[in-house]
Amino acid sequence: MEHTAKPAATSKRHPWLPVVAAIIRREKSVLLGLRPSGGSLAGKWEFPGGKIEIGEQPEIALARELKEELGIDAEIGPLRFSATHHYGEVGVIILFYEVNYWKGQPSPLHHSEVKWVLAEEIHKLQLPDANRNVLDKIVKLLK
Ligand code: DGT
Repeated sequence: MEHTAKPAATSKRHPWLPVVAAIIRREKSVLLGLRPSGGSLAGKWEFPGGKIEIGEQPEIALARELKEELGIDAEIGPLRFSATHHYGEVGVIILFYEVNYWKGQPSPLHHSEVKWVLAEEIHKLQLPDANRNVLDKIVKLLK
């Protein structure tokens, strides 16, 4: 018997965006950025990072994003957590890397504001839904 592809199933697949995000630690605090008004997820506090470009290694993508968004030269540490989430039709897979070493002062080149947030204060802020499942683990890591 001949096997044929199923175009109907393929056409139902949603696009997935690979995203990298940084857990930038300073003692028991982590650096969060406020997403600017006008864009998607405006007013939410996020872990700095962004989309991986085609053909880019995740760590290289994160170092590039941290330079663009915060103006720092970061040494990307270990991959700690990953999370998946759907925003409507689009899925995101986020890889969270730890960053313990960087050069420069983090500045809000992209965000409306950046700030150091204590582990116990994180839950008081509004973060993207995509972070919900890993937030407790991140808080534990900081304590
Ligand atoms: P967009 O979403 O089309 O407005 O594009 P950008 O450039 O504002 O988004 P970008 O490059 O930051 O991509 C990250 C995507 O992942 C974006 O759709 C928001 C989502 N996301 C969810 N949680 C987080 C997080 O903690 N950090 C970052 N960087 N992105 C997150």
